[in-house]
Formats: sequence, C-alpha cells, structure tokens
Amino acid sequence: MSAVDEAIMKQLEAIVPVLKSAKHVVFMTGAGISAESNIPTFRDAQDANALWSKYEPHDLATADAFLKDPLLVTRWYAWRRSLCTKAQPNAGHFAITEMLGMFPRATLITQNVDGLHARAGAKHLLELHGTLLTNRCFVCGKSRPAPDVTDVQTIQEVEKCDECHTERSMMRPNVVWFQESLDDATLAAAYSAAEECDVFFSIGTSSVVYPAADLAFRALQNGKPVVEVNPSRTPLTTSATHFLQGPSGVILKSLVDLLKLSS
Ligand code: BJW
Repeated sequence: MSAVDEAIMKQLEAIVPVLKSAKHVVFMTGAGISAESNIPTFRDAQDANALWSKYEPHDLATADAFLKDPLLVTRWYAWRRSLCTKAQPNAGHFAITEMLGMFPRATLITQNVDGLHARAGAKHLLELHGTLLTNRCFVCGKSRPAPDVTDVQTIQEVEKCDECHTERSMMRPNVVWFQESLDDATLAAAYSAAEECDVFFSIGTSSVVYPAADLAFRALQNGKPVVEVNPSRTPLTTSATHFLQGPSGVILKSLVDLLKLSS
C-alpha cells in the first residue's frame, strides 16, 4: 500500500492536535470506504460483472421496482450480498475501528449495508440505510437472516413471510430504498452526534443522498471541523475544513500511525 504524499501528510499533521484534544469524534462512511474491498460504489459505475452491472442502483433500489419485478430485485440483492459476504474489510475499516478506541467518545455512522465495519470489529454503529444481511416482510416488517446464495440464477421465487399472508407479503432486503424514511431513532442519534461532536469525518461518500449528506453540513453549522476523505471532489468539498484527497485505506492508516506516534 502506498504512503500519502507530502501535501496530505501536512494536513494530517495539522489534524492530529485537533484530534488529540477531541472528546467526541464522528466517522461517517459511504460506499468509498469499501471500494478497496472491491465492492462497487453506487455512482462510480465501473463494475465488471456483465450480467448485473447493467442495472442502475437508482432503478432497483426502490419499492416500486420491487413491486414491479420482485424476482429481479431479489436476485440483484442476492448478487450484491454474495459480493459483500465474500469481501474482506480493508485498511480503512480497520483504521476506523482502531480510532473508535482512541477518544473518550466516538460514533460510527455508515450509509453502507455491507456489514464490513462490524466484521472489522466495530462494536456500535449507526446503519443509516439498513443492512443486506437480513430480509424483512414487505407488509408486516418481520425480519429474518437473508439466505447467502452464490448462484443467484438458481433463485426461482421470492421468499414469503411466515407471519402474515397477503399478496404482497414478500421478504425484501432490510435496507432503506429511495423515498423511504430512515429509522427515526438511528437518524436522531446521527444528528445528535453531528451536532455535539468535536470533529466530524466524512469518508468515501459522494454526499448527494439525503438526509445522510446533511449530517456533515449540520456539524459545520454547529461550528465543528469537518474532515472529508475522498479521491474525488463532492458537494461537501468546498465547505469542508480539510479535504484529504485520496483513497481512505491509505489516508486513514497514515492518520492512525501519526496518532500512535504522537501519544
Ligand atoms: C472513495 C474510494 C476510496 C471511491 N476511498 N472514497 C433533499 C434534497 C434532495 C433530495 C432529497 C432530499 N431529501 C430526500 C431526498 C430524496 C432522496 C435523495 O437523497 N435523493 C438524491 C439522490 C437526490 N432521499 C431519500 O429518498 C431518502 N429517504 C427520505 O428522504 O425519506 C423521506 C421521504 C419520504 C417520502 C418521499 C420522499 C422522501 C432515502 C435514501 C436511501 C438511500 N438508499 C441507498 C440504497 C440502500 C440499499 C442498497 O444498498 O441498495 O443507499 S441509495 C445509495 O446511495 C445507498 C448509499 O448508502 C447512498 C449513498 O451513496 P454513497 O455511499 O455516497 O456512494 P456513492 O457511490 O454515491 O459515492 C462513493 C464515493 O466514494 C464517491 O464520492 C467516490 O469518489 C468515493 N470513493 N473510491 C474513499 N478508495
């Protein structure tokens, strides 16, 4: 893994003292943190899987798409689930887990549904957009573990709920689709953390999907420094206190090394 360049190192050196005096640090992640685990991001369409990459996430991550073609959406999520369960957490996930133990209080908020933060050892996390690892009934909400299927073409029908028995009682992924509300308690905890923290990190997110994208701005409105980590500029970049341009695995690992050196 390559090291960060001199300009990024200078910025990291400026951030370390701020972190050293911080009592509460928030890390919010998006799909980019898992890019180095070879999980495709949503808006960087560069995936190699010929069959499934032709589908746009925006077209399938909706309740309307599920009701229109439940088998297609079920197979698409089964394909993504199998990618995630085969993937391994990367240096970025592990660096965040390590930093969670370095401050009096730390909050990890993720938009990701891939389960990699937990597999990297993060104990408490706010999953804003749910998880791929369970399914829930479209009607009554009863949830159960999602089956791990490697060859998604073998899925011939959508699982039914064993609790309620209506025409729409199909098991759907336990994620938040467009135009669905996020869990109230999870979102409220995320907003409180953004307002109360001493430093807010926005890592590997395009900052275009709301309300998640609003959290960094809420931190800024409350006078908190925001550190953005991303190879590309986003709508947050011009407002961010620090923009660390590059892959999160490399940058966060360097930050952890510096924090350890300075302790
Ligand atoms: C790297 C890297 C490396 C690459 N290292 N980085 C206000 C204004 C405008 C619109 C709205 C608004 N409020 C609500 C809306 C509507 C909508 C919305 O935001 N639309 C926008 C797209 C315009 N929001 C909603 O519908 C939300 N619900 C809601 O608001 O409910 C109230 C309501 C009720 C009724 C009617 C209307 C509203 C729900 C949003 C749910 C989002 N769900 C998804 C799918 C989850 C399930 C699944 O996985 O299939 O969540 S969409 C998708 O986007 C997924 C992600 O979590 C989310 C964010 O994407 P993310 O993580 O930022 O990924 P990318 O791909 O966009 O970016 C990756 C980044 O990584 C890039 O920047 C790369 O550069 C970077 N990167 N390599 C670090 N190595």
